[in-house]
Amino acid sequence: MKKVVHAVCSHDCPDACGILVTVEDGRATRVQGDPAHPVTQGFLCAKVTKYLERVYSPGRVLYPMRRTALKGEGKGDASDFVRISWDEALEEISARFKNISDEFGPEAILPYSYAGNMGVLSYSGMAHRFFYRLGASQLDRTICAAAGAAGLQTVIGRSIGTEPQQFRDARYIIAWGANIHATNVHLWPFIAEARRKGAKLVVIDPYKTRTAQSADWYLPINPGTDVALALAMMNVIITEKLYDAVYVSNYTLGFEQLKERVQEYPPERVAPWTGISAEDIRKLAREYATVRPAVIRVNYGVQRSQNGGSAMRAIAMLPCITGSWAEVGGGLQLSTSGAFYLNMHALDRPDLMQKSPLGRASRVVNMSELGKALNHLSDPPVKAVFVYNSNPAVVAPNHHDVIRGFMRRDLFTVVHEQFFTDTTTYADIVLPATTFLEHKDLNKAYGHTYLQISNQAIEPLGESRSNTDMFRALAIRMGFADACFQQDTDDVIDATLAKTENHQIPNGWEKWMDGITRERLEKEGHIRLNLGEGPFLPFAKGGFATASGKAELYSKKLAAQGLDPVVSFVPPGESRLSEGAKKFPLELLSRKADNFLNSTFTNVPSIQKMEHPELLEISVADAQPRRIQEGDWVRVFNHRGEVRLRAHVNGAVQAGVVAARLNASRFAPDGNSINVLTSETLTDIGGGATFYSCLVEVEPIR
Ligand SMILES: Nc1nc2c(c(=O)[nH]1)N[C@H]1C(S)=C(S)[C@@H](COP(=O)(O)OP(=O)(O)OC[C@H]3O[C@@H](n4cnc5c(=O)[nH]c(N)nc54)[C@H](O)[C@@H]3O)O[C@H]1N2
Ligand SMILES: Nc1nc2c(c(=O)[nH]1)N[C@H]1C(S)=C(S)[C@@H](COP(=O)(O)OP(=O)(O)OC[C@H]3O[C@@H](n4cnc5c(=O)[nH]c(N)nc54)[C@H](O)[C@@H]3O)O[C@H]1N2
Ligand code: SF4
Ligand SMILES: [Mo]
Repeated sequence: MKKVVHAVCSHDCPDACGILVTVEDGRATRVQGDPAHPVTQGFLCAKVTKYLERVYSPGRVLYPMRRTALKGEGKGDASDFVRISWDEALEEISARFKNISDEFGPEAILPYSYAGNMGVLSYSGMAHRFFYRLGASQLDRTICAAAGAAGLQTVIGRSIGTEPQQFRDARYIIAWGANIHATNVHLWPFIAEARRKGAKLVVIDPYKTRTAQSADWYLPINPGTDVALALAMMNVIITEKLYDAVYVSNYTLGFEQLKERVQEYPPERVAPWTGISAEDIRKLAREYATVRPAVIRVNYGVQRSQNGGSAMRAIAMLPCITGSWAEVGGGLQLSTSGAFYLNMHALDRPDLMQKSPLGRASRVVNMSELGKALNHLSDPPVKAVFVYNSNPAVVAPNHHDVIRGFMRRDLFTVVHEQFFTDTTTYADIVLPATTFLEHKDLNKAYGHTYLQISNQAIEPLGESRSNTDMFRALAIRMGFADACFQQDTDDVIDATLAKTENHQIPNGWEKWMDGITRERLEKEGHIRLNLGEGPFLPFAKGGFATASGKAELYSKKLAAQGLDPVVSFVPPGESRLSEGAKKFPLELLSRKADNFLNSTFTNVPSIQKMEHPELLEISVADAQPRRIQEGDWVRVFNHRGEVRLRAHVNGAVQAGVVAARLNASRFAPDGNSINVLTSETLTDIGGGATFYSCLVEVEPIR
């Protein structure tokens, strides 16, 4: 029997592609892009085109397993474990959790998850209900986007922005810290269409990406200096009166304070920090303000610096002073995720939260400080970690501390996974997880405004279970009697789509969900949010989601936190503008690989062949004095550790910057994650991770 099932790619990617899965006699035989999806338009990235190789990989975890090898030792695959039944696994986990709760309080249990699966139910839902009800430590999920989201929201109030379809109407497009060809490839056709009509594409990125190579104008910027660039642009725009005075006076707050502030940032002062000449800064500012409509695609690259929240805040001010929010093909997109007004209360049930025995709401642990949490928390110490949707033994900063924590013999670690990963290497129990072909889910997107249903295409492989099914079973085993732990997937979807009564939605935006039901989604696959006929211009007439309803160029909220209420450039504490550069003079960008997705896909042989994660990209200017030649093995080090990579002198980075790719530790030449080198320092706003504020030195290995 042959059928075609509508699914949605659930990987951590703004595009959330609509997918058609062909299933023959119960086996998926083909995945292809859904041609009916207006944004993802029937094509898939190189990674997911080969998805069946991942789904049917011999490396899948298929059964619950208990460790027999010593933690951190063994082969890193099934041979380190014995197969157990689900019943035994759930019994062991619930017994350990109960014992730990009794002895140390439930806060000694820490969930650790991120966006391995972005399906709405797989990301939170049953898992969040479970950990609230348990009274476990709560995880602040900040490893990716926290600084950018916080920075953006200080200005416009919510993570909404220009729809990708509108990029075709732009005449000036800035890709600002946005690696579009790799991380957001479905935006590209709209940019290409705009360029065919004469639009100009400008790329601002310290790394010469493929997007930069194909741009009309590439501006290599020094890492962590975007705040200064945006301030200098606003200096020019305001001084030369290129801003929209009517929009500014009607819809912004704090323009006078901003005007005064930008006086401190003339292009001549900013040029040496950014590495972009004063002349180019002026030209960029003038073009951006006068070639209309102008749109900014800013991505999370700019906010992985210590001043990342300020960077996003400063960039977000640009369309607010030029008034480009009012134009079709204008505005800015960081994320569209805030447009999906789902009923998060019904989905996650924060009301189930148990007070800790210490009488407080459960403590919150920042996921970007996992090393600290595992090694240094004492009130109570972390005694158990439950990992799902994430691979912290690769992706978390300050890797050596993270591993030191996972190696603790008294730590009980459960990992729910599709594969044996660097994190399962430290697991006491491994549980098998389904891929998005094997369960049903509801999917939003952070790069477009279509809500979708992902249907189950095939039966779960082996004894794998979805996150929802697994946490439901564990909750029941723990004896949690709340009715929400009886809900099946359709019940949870219905609850999530039900009108929300638990929080106030500004501007009547609750109507964006009007008329969207599970039945319709099942029939149609994808539905555009009910954003009205024609182009979506949320801020054409102000109506920002801030407290004042205006774009806040001056933020009382920041002032109340003791932070700068306008915005100013503070160089990252770890950068070439800091003291530390005397000892470690190079800035390392440990970037995402174009053909992996963080550490996901690193184990797929045909995708491995497409990548070169063993490389350290370095400029001639930095290679020569160190006597480093193309292909040499080098030691990349700082006070946190060292990794060994192979030098590639290729012109992708400017002098002073080196770049490496995120890769699974197990496939790295020396078995180390690049995150050996990165720090747990948090961003200025939002408590985000600072992967791109990282100083190193490099020397050849002879
Ligand atoms: N193929 C692929 N796609 C992905 C991912 C992946 O790993 N691979 N990861 C997914 C995830 S989790 C996310 S969050 C998104 C992220 O998507 P992006 O934000 O596009 O990804 P990044 O590589 O973090 O950053 C984008 C660019 O910012 C640049 N950059 C670094 N520092 C600075 C700086 O200080 N200023 C400026 N202007 N630019 C800077 C980097 O060189 C990079 O080219 O992509 C998602 N999509
Ligand atoms: N140096 C450096 N470090 C970084 C970054 C960087 O650019 N440079 N990027 C950071 C960013 S932006 C992010 S978002 C994080 C990403 O960090 P993670 O979210 O940990 O990303 P992945 O490495 O893709 O790991 C996701 C894991 O989830 C598993 N998974 C997938 N679907 C499911 C499911 O349905 N159920 C369960 N239980 N598991 C599932 C996958 O098999 C995979 O092993 O990394 C951060 N770390
Ligand atoms: S990873 Fe992104 S581009 Fe690739 S299929 Fe998934 S959503 Fe589409
Ligand atoms: Mo991310």
